[in-house]
Amino acid sequence: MDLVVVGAAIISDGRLLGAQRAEPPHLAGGWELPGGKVDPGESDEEALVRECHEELGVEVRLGRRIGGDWPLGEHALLRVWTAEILAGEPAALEHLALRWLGPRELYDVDWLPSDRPVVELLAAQGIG
Ligand code: 9L3
Ligand code: MG
Repeated sequence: MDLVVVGAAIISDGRLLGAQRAEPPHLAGGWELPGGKVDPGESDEEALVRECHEELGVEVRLGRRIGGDWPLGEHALLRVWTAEILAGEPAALEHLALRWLGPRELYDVDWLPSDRPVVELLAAQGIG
């Protein structure tokens, strides 16, 4: 079974939250949708809510799934949901920086190759 990684397209006031990775070295500086690996015994959705709390300090409610299983290297896949913030203000607890990106700013950051197609689909569907 491939490793499942989950990511959150956190949207607020028509803007998408981008997060700049701090590690590992070959991904550091690249921008991603926050999230991480699903732990054993956890559902994808539980993992994503947990990751948003650990990485950003916010409580989120998940919305719709964006696309299907996105490729993530040879042995992993990425699953993405939209999310809204129920409580808290996002903080870069594990990232180098965070940025709210409006529709015209979506490509102002250097998205990881894995995340760029997800952002493109999201933009095509509308992030408002
Ligand atoms: N990854 C790629 N795009 C994302 C996320 C959340 C993760 N939106 C990749 C980076 C790592 C792996 O998945 O190689 C595991 O992510 P993490 O647990 O280190 O955040
Ligand atoms: Mg992570």
